[in-house]
Amino acid sequence: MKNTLPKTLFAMALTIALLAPSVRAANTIETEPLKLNLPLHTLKGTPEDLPAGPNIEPPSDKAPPPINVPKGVRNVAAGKSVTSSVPPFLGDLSQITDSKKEPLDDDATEFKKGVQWVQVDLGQSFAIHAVAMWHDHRYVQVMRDVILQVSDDPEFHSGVTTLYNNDVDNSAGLGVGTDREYFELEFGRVAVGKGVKARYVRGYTRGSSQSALNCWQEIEVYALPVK
Ligand SMILES: [Ca+2]
Ligand SMILES: [Ca+2]
Repeated sequence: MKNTLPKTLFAMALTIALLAPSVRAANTIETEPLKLNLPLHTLKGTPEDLPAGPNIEPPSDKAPPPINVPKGVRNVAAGKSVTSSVPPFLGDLSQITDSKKEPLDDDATEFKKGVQWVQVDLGQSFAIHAVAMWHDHRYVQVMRDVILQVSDDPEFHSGVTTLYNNDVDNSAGLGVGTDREYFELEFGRVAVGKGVKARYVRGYTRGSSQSALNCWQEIEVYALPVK
């Protein structure tokens, strides 16, 4: 008789354990690794005087591990309209969402120095799960003050969510970032969105380790329709 209670508890625990997977499956969105269409490898050789420091990821020939995103996300930025803090002096804003990002001069849009931004209008709010950005991987260089924000406000005055910020000394004036600097390579950089709902995506930079000028090649926004 003294074993009855533990046996009953064991039976209950077993029942819960057997039921749990089906309960979990009903509440979980199916995910898969984000698959990017990567451009060719950066053609120019690696310079000898690479910047270094605790806040800079060393360059790697291997792609970083992909993030997981819900099945069915697609690049909703492709072909969408782009605005910017200043007009480009080389290239066209439409090239930032034209799906081309090879390490070629023809695939780069350049802006004057200072803190500058480009902004994609997705046309409507989406549940954003990842934003991939390529600034300028014609050269192995570190972009400064890489800040990526999303909002439903085209002026970015309210409802702003920051998805990436590596401005650790707040030189861009948008707040201290905790992300790391990285070398521009064919892998670009992926910011995690976690389903944040927004219509506008804005990316800031302030020159690079190689140039005071700003440059963009592509922004891809992997998202689902808002339910
Ligand atoms: Ca492009
Ligand atoms: Ca900075």
